[in-house]
Amino acid sequence: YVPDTGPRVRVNQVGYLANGPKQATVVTEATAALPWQLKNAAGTVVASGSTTPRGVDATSGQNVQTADFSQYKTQGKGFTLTADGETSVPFDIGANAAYEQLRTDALSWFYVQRSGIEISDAIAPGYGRKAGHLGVAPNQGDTDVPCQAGVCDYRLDVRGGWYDAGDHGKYVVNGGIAVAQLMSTFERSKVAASGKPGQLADGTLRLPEHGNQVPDVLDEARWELEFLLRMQVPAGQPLAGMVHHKIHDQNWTGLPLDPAADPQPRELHPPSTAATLNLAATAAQGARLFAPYDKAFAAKLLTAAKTAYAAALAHPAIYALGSDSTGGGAYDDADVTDEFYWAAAELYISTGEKTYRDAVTASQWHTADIFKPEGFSWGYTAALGRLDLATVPNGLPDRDRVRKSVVDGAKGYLAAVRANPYGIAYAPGTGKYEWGSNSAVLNNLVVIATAYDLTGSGEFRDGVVSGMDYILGRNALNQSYVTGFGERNSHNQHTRIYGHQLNAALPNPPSGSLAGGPNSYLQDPLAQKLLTGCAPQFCYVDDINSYSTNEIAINWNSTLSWVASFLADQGEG
Ligand code: 9MR
Repeated sequence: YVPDTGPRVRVNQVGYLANGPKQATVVTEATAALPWQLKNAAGTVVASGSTTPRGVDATSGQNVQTADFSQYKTQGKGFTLTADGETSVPFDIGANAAYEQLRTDALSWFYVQRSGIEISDAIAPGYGRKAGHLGVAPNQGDTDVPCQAGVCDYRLDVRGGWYDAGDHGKYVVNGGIAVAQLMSTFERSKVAASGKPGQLADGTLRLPEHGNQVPDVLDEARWELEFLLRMQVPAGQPLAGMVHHKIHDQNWTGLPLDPAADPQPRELHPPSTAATLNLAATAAQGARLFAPYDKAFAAKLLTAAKTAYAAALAHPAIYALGSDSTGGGAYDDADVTDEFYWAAAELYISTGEKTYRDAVTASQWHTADIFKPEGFSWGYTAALGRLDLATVPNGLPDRDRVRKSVVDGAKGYLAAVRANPYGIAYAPGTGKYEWGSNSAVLNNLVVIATAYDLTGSGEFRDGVVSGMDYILGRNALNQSYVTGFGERNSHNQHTRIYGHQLNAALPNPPSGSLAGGPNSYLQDPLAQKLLTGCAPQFCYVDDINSYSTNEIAINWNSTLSWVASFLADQGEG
């Protein structure tokens, strides 16, 4: 299998900020510098220079050179870059409007992913569908869901929330990081110097809750928070206050499958300490963010957060099992000390109470070097707490050290961006890319961006701008991983809801859908068939069957939303 990678000059296919860094990567056999030319849409050469040889890149196995045209700052559409006899796909200079669009699309993506509500075709043209999983036949849930055999003898109404990914499962630990990143997209806009909260105000996204005076991104977050609250074990039951790890089908289903047509029995899986702490952390964050808009909801969130945290302390080691992966993903995690830290941090920021502050400062994660090359993720959440402790006002005695730790972490990721000829902010020690690697790249960009918010130092802002190039097409596959953005974009992502590749009557995923991205471990049959022996960047195929390289997921679009919002806020054309 030889993928079509198009022209050998690789660019950010969406475009470059007028006053930002601008680099292209040239795949070539030449080892000496080559001339490059930048042409405008009329084909006139507007800038030229010489490439810098970068040798053989380990992430792709390719000999590459970089062309730097940062000095050209005139806005326009349809530029191309030529080198070594090859011409790139067209791109814009002055991409701020595109990043505004990306922010809107990446965030509006969550509405279409909602469970338990009819998706309006007027709001999401082409994506309207019946409400999924409200107990209307052939659905069997989620309004009255039993536990798996032996787990509990009550039923819960756990309607709502978002479908996790390409499946119809709903998993608390992944809902947790995703909703946290949506809330942080909003919270950053309030606390960062370059933040523009007006851009996220009521009426800015494609969702139904317009006119309620609540910022749309918070409306979307609330849809998930309400679901997370429903997953909490009721008072009076064994393990009261704990949170069920997940709810999903009894057996895996095929695709495509409209949520409303899913006939599988739905089941609650056992409570876990990780899920409980995810509710504690996100409900605590929600409590402070919803306070200006809905005091009663904010109070409900805070009570749930405190109850959950106390339950987790009482049951600190109830782990989800890796073997529990029939009909849904396992999302197993046998170390929840990082989730304890995240939850304590959010509770402390929201309440200022000593008990949570003491838990923060006593945690091993408070001083640990948490910014590892592979980045944070749904199972490695200490960074979510650390970033908020650094950026959101609080009375922590060692706050300066906390802020410095984020800046130091960002320097490591910035070094990765600079060292890699494609500007990849992700350099795991194994040399292999993990499932959902695009989210790791973006989460590392969140850390770099946060360092910019903390210091105002332009090198961090430039690092985010450059690091985004990889996601939008400056890579070995010449692939923009975001549907609808860039000339050669991913559009056959693995999902049961859309599935155009399988049934032409169905749409592709909506604009703004991020693909999981290259996965060295080839964890699905198609990837195994096509990609064996791949260098990391080549371990990807834009095919609906490749769930381990090409799924969509809420925790991936959440970090895309955060970074797109940061970039849109930078202005500068
Ligand atoms: O994102 C998850 C990744 O970190 C795991 O390695 C992988 C295998 O357990 O599961 C991924 O999450 C999937 C989940 O299990 C089920 N819904 C789709 C998720 C995205 O692929």
